[in-house]
Amino acid sequence: ANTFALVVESSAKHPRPDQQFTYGTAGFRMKADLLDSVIFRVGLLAVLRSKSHRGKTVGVMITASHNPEHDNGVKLVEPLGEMLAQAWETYAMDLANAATPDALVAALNKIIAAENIDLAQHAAVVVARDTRPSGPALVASLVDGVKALAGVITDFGVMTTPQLHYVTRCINTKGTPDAYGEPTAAGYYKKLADAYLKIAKGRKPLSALHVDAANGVGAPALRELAATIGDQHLGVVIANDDIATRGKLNHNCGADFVKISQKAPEGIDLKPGQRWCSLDGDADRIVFYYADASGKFKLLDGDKIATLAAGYIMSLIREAKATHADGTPLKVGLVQTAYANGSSTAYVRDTLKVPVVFTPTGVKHLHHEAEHFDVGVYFEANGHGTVLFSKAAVKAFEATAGKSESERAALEALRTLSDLINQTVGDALSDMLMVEVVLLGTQQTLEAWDAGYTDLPSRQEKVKVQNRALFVPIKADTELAEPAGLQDKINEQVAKFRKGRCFVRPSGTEDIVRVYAEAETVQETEDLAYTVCGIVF
Ligand code: 16G
Ligand code: ZN
Repeated sequence: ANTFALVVESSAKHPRPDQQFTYGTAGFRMKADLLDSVIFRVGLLAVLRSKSHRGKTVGVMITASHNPEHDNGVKLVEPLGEMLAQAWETYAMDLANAATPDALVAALNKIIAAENIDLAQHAAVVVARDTRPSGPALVASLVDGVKALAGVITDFGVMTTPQLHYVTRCINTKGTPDAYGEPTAAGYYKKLADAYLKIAKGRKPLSALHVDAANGVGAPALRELAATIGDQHLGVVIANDDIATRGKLNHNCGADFVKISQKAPEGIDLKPGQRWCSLDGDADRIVFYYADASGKFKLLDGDKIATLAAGYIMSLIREAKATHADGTPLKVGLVQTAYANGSSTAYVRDTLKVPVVFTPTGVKHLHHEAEHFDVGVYFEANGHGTVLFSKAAVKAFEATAGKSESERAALEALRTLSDLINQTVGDALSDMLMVEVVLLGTQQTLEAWDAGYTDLPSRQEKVKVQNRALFVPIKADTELAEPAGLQDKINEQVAKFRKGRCFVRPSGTEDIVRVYAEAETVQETEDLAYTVCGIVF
């Protein structure tokens, strides 16, 4: 019998549009009505990935994050919650772009041979989706794909992206020494709530935190989380929580809108003294903001969250006198991208005295680099990030005895933080609690947190070009190798501005080229950005 008879039969129900598909920094992402065949084929790939991991469960998240509601996308998650391994991105594209049934079968056979896959091996897949109206039909396409290769699939319904990463890791570590928690949404809320309460109980609560949930999945998720914690310990007021009305998701609200436009979500009354934050459409990003005494909007972005976290954890480690067993210090480091504000980098290096490493844009690059530290803090300026604790660090927190009350308290705080902070991926809800814990400990206002350093003015622009593939970034996206000569022209302009910095890179998620500029004043920043846009165009 033909092993792939069912694949061929089912794939006829998911016809492929005449289009080239790319698995980019955020997986496959595009207009939702183009995704049916892609997601069916991702179902096939997920089964093969699970088989190649000897039956471990693989995750699939259906979301287009902060992008418009009519978009959707899909991302695969490895068994421990990491992003898909690089080689498999190529396989994903081979499957998605196979133009005929024969080509599809050939692509499957190629993967099976290259990865030495035993087709008899059991396969398990879990899926979740954000609140987009296109989600349920796409889940159905995925189910068809998984079943066409006899895999078993569990549908977790609507979840945040980090929750799907969490349950994937929980399922695969259950009953092992690395067990991560109960593989359910309730287990997730309980894990975060327990860790948060360990620190927050007995502390004076801060004023209410207003949360713009981007009219997305973060709204119901945060409501559940807050209920699990209890409002005597965490007062949240959720705004933009309408997930029922079409067209509202991410529209003039959410973390991406706030970061890019550097203003509060539309329709929100931001009063001095209030504390605000915004999530994005799948709740894996968060930024904070407030209005100063004069009513001016002030943003606390991913860089500010990273410096807050790094500073706090450094002080705890110092306080706890936690070291490796042989007495060598724990290595703390911060990972940033070219988008990090220059002031934040200087602050981390010069004031916090923490080493900074740069990677190209995209969470997987940062995550990978952060794994090289005992405590690796990584954040993109856009608010996506987390803190990774190495096994050695966790061991040090557990093995250090603590000679005084304050040493023991710091050790307990470090252990709790490693539970509170999502170790699989950046997580808006977990990051929100982390920030709250730091602010609780020091009873800091957002204004006081912001006072650590002053951001240089920055500006981001998009330029529509003929072919963005002609722009080849190097040196962690800070320069262009091609088109030939362009970088020299950019450098020539940058040199004219005080504290000038500017880079150009092709977007991995949109058909445009991005221009980022920084300089001493707002006017200079705008001049630099527009001049460089003109050169690129
Ligand atoms: C994706 C990436 C994000 C990156 C952004 C850049 C993940 C999960 N997300 O959203 O890290 O900042 O793309 O978009 O990797 P761009 O290439 O369009 O500038
Ligand atoms: Zn997102």
